Amino acid sequence: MAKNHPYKFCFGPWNISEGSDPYGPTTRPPAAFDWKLAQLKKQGFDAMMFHDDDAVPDIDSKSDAQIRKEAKELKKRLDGDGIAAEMVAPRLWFSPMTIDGAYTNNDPKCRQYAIDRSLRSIDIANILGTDILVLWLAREGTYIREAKNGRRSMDLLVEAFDAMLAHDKKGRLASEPKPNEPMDHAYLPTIGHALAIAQKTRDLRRVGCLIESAHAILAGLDPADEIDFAMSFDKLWSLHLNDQNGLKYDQDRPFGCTNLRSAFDQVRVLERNGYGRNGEYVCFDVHPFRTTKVEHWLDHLVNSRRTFLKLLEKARTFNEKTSQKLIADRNYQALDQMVIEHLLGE
Ligand code: XUL
Ligand code: MN
Repeated sequence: MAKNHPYKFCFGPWNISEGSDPYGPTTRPPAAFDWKLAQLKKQGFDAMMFHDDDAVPDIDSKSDAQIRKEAKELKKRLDGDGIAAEMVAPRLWFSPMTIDGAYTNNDPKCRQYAIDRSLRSIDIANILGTDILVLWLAREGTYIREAKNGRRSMDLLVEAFDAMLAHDKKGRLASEPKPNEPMDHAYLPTIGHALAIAQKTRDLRRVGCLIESAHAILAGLDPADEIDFAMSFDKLWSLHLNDQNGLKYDQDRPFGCTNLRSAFDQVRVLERNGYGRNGEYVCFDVHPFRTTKVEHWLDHLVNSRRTFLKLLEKARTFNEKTSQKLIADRNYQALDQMVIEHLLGE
């Protein structure tokens, strides 16, 4: 086994959220971006992930020149604070132009808006020094199946991916699949779908994925198996660890908060596959509970990182020899108990 490698950690400005939900307003006042940036380093994180409009607010009202100028100013601040930009993601789910989807919208003008905005996001990513564009295809799907032609939607997705790959000859696209919410059914619900569509693009080597634990659980899949699957193709370029209690709305709970054993399994496969050895970050896409007080506002992030590091220790001290003996003997009952007792600290 190669020498242990250190992990680098990351979160996004949206992870210090204000507590609104579909049933009620915010419960915490907005925090300034500068404050969020300052907390990041202080709490042991190395990088920040950005939606395009986290990096350049009100992006749709700005010229290309203005966008570049603001992105360069942000890059200077990040450099000054020793913070990397992990990725940029076009926010294609807020604008009136994306009400019926972005790349798969039935209106060609809306599709063009989505592609233009994605190309601008790539320009921002280049300025911020990251080659990863994350695509969470929030509104690519349907509320009623008859509203779109699924086969045509695949072609439209490939067309959009190709436009992005042509715009920048070095950039990489990482799809972040999620099976539902906001859509009833999304077109790319799993890592299998994300990697399959990569095959149809003009440069499949530059199309990979990002796994979010909660999204895998919502698809009825095991996040650790999704990680193994993506990493067997060398396609796991980013990661959103969090937790999810069953098939409900996307909960973005602190990592390990609901299913500690599943969290252990995720850390164990990341470690076994050497995630991070090529510079990948462990990002936590977690949110504070609506009830969280302002003075505890960072705890979900700090705790997720802390849990990850404790589980890493558990993964590194798991007795692989004994487990292999039990596997050879097909004694999975004993293996099951061994995992439980290891997690209980015995
Ligand atoms: C949505 C989600 C997004 C993406 C970034 O469920 O996870 O926050 O991670 O656009
Ligand atoms: Mn996410």
